[in-house]
This record gives sequence, C-alpha cells and structure tokens, in this order.
Amino acid sequence: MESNKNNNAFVIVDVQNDFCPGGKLAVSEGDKIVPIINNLSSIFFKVVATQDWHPSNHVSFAKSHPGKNEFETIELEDNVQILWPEHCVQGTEGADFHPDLDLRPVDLIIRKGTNPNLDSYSAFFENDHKTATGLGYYLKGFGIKKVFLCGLATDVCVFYSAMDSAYLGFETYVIEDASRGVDVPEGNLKNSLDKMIQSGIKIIKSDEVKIYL
Ligand code: VGL
Ligand code: ZN
Repeated sequence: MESNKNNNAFVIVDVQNDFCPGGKLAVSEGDKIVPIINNLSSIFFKVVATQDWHPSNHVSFAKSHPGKNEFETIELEDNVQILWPEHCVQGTEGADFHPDLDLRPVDLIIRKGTNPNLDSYSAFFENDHKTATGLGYYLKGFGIKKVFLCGLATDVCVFYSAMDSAYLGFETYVIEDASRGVDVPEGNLKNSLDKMIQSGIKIIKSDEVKIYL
C-alpha cells in the first residue's frame, strides 16, 4: 500500500554486513531488523538508505593509530573519536547492504564516512557537524516534514542521524524494533534513547508507524 501523503520519508541507516552477526563490527541481532524494514519500506513517500563507506586508512579505525586499541578514544581537532575495528571498507563485502534488505523501494543511497580524516555517524552531517551529506537538501526539496529512521546502530548512526533530523526541523521518529544498538560504552544505548526523547524525537514501534504517517 502506497502512502497517500507525500510529506514523509524513511531513512534506513547502515544495514550492512559488517554491522550484522558475522561482520567486523557486529551489532547483536542486527540482522533481525531486515524483515521488519522490508515490510515497512513501501508505505513511505521517499525511501533513503545510508551506507557507511570508509577508505581503508580511515581515522576511525584503531589500526590507523599504532599503539591504540579498539574501543579506546582519541582526541581529534574538535571531537572525540572512538576507535572501531576496521569496518565497511569501500567496495568490500562487509560494506554491502545485508543481502536480504529489499533495495527495490529505495530512492536514494547516501554514502558517508568517505573522508579519511573525519568520521560521519549522521546521515545528514559529518562529525564536524558542518559538512553536509546533501540528505537534508534532498528531503527539503521534496517537501518532507516527517522523517522515520531505523537501522544500525541505534546509539551511534541512528542516534546522530535522528538528532540532526530534529535539528533540521523535521518531525522525527525512530522505529525501535527496526533498529539495534551497539551499547559502546555500556549504558550508551539507554542514554541515547533518553537524549532523543528529550529532543522531541518520538521512539515508536513498527506497528505504530501508520498512525503517525
Ligand atoms: C557506526 C560505528 C562506526 C554505525 C558506523 O553505523 O552505527 N558505528 N561506524
Ligand atoms: Zn563507521
């Protein structure tokens, strides 16, 4: 069933092999969200999927900083960077979308994290909070008012994308059961949900989406 309203968009964040069980930065149950997302995609006016898409020497990889360990943090010019295992390297199988993710309803694919010196958690801005990906312009260009987000990970890329979506003035919804968190450091998942609620973002379930469309 197509939505009869043309003011909503669905943003599917980083549903890629490396964030699913067996991947290099696996999120527990990351693959469980795929059928839920596939069932939702066709009800939205515009569907966007994002891909974390790093060069192999990316600043966010622990191996780019000899002597540093995975999940340690380092100070960059104006932000703190968590050092992740190497993941989502451009052109690798780990960077591909989960093979069962239905890409047919996807209108736009946004690739992010391509600058070797800067990470990009959000689908809207790189981690300098200045460099735009273009997604905000795309959605505003279509008159989108409501943005529904899901994907991996709830407390990293979904969180930063939702916060930027709200900052840009979109009515913002995160579909909790169509997302999974990494919870690094521990407690981060709960904190990020609290912060989103405080920012006016609505945390909803997939079977409630139609009420809000
Ligand atoms: C992500 C850590 C590093 C994510 C991306 O998609 O949530 N997390 N890069
Ligand atoms: Zn990444």
